[in-house]
Amino acid sequence: MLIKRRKGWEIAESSATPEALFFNRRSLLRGAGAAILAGAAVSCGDETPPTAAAAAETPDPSAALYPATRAIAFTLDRDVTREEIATTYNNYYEFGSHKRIYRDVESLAIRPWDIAIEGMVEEPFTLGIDDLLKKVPLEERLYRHRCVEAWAMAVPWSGFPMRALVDLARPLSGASYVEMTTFLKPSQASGQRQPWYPWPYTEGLTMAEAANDLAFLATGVYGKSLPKQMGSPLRLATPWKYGFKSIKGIVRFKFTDKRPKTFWEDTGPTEYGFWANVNPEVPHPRWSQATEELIGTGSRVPTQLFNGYADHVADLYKDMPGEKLFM
Ligand SMILES: Nc1nc2c(c(=O)[nH]1)N[C@H]1C(S)=C(S)[C@@H](COP(=O)(O)O)O[C@H]1N2
Ligand SMILES: [Mo]
Repeated sequence: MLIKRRKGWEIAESSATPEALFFNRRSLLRGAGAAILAGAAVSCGDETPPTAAAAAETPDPSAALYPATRAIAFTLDRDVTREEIATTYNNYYEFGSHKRIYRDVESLAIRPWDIAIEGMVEEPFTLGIDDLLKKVPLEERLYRHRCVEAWAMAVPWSGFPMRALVDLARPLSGASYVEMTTFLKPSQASGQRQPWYPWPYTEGLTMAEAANDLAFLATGVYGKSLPKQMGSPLRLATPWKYGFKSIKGIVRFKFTDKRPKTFWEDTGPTEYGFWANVNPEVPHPRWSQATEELIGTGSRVPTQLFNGYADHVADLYKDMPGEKLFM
């Protein structure tokens, strides 16, 4: 259901301050010790930066895989966001806290790209993204995409069910969570030189969430491989949760029996939690979540519980007293 509202009716722009403006201010308190640590990361853990020209010249070995066949089970009640909007309005703190990320991502090299499978699995292993792509069935799905900042899009992802990755990983029966980690390459990602964030970005799901039909690992969008600003070559899409759960640029899946502490929980524990399920009735401490702006349309619509996916996921959260499921 699409309900058009006049622009002036929306919550004040200033009350929906994005994460960064707030935490950059706080960062002044954290001080120089962290800056020294970040310097150390640059000199030991990082790779040589490619020139922008070299990164641009590398042919994309996965280009021929797209477009993938659309899965009709995942279609939408709203128009797909225009490609030029979805690819030029992004959150990717590794490259800064603004939205024009697409201007700053060329320095990231996305081949070779290894993905490690670790922790409580029968046998840990690493495989390259192009080898992974040979082992999984690609499909296209139209998903709602809702940022905690109260904006939303509708995105045609290409990729594969996260369950397929879990099957490849062969986790032990004691594993109850999967932790995902983004690359750490401060020489290629200017935001990672900002020492007040707990790099690298991490996220986590329960095994039940990871095995849910909706949990999707995206490798493409708009019938092509992912552009760098949207998390190439591998990012998560969990459309019933706020967008910050949808981690980009994944290099590691670690299976564990302990709930991982995520990047945003670490950065702002009073504002961002582990579960982060969408709920119009639970406001963020600094703004309402009752409505969302459809980016690129000028309209605002009511937010839906679980972002409209309650039928698929509500059962996952039954009988969890005391858990902050909606922050
Ligand atoms: N590694 C990493 N993943 C990330 C982020 C980030 O800053 N770094 N931002 C998250 C947030 S807040 C959102 S809303 C979505 C944005 O995805 P999009 O730019 O493709 O719309 O990516 C998420 N994944
Ligand atoms: Mo977000």
